[in-house]
Amino acid sequence: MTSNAVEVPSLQKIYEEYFTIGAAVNLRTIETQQNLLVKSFNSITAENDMKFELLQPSEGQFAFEKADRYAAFAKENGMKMRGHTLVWHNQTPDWVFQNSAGEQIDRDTLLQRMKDHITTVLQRYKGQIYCWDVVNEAVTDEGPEVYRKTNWLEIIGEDYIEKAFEYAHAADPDALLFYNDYNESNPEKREKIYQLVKSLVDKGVPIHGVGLQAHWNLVNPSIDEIRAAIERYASLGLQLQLTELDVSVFSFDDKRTDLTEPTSEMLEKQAERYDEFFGLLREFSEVITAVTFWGAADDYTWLDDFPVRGRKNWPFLFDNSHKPKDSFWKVIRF
Ligand code: HAH
Repeated sequence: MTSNAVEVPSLQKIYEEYFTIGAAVNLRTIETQQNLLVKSFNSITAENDMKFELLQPSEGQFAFEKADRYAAFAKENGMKMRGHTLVWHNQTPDWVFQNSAGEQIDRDTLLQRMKDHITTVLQRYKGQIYCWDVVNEAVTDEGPEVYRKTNWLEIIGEDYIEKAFEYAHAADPDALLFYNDYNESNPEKREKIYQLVKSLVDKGVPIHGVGLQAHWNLVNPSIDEIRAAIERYASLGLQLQLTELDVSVFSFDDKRTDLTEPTSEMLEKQAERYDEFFGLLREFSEVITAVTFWGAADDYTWLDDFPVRGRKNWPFLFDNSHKPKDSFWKVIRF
């Protein structure tokens, strides 16, 4: 260490007594961010490589090579691993819903395909992946309808969700099974998610947790909305995890593309937000079992392209060179 260097504490060690600290990774970042990941995080999630289209691109042809590398990385480094995700409307290939003539298949055929996929995947990673996002984003963002219109819903009906949990539980009875969604702190959507999960709990469906994706920004959601969401979901008696945390420096309708680095106002506001978030998360550490960021450091984030193409974002605690930002110091000094 050079004389003026300050030792950077390990985020996951500081939070050891509170909850697990995770990061989403890809095959590039497990190399380029390796030191940071191993030091500061004690869990990983594959950002993309365990989604349906990547694990089973065509019927019965499973492609486990990439997924296996994350499992090996986690094991070598003594990290936990979350699985993301089994049943989702996105990144699921068309063949799943069609026969060889391209026509829509019937309920029983789709249930069988769902079961085969879930069973094969969960059995392979049994004992390695402790927790799965079984169903992702099944609830509508707006309007009175609870269930998002998807092929799963259209072909199977509303019980596709409970079937997914039942198949997952049968395949790996030790895995913790989560329902995961975004805009989870929006009061209107929160109530729909709550009702959906409550109906599962009331029916005795094997579900153990609610995943709050937590794609937040400098303004939204408000800390009061987040608190209300945590309290509401916690009242179901399930555990909670933040599964995809990032704090965009742009509001949702901010489309500016001129910045090559975050402004000092943005970084200051971001540090205030992280400070408030982690204060709240520590307050609820009895029900919150993990906080996973959807990346690790600002050199790579899915938000570099979404929702504005080609625009860079800086949503994490560590900067482009993996150095701690003010946000980091706020999160660890309490
Ligand atoms: C998440 N969706 C997904 O769960 C994750 O798998 C993906 O890598 C990134 C974000 C959030 C989302 C969306 O799918 C559509 C609109 C807004 C947000």
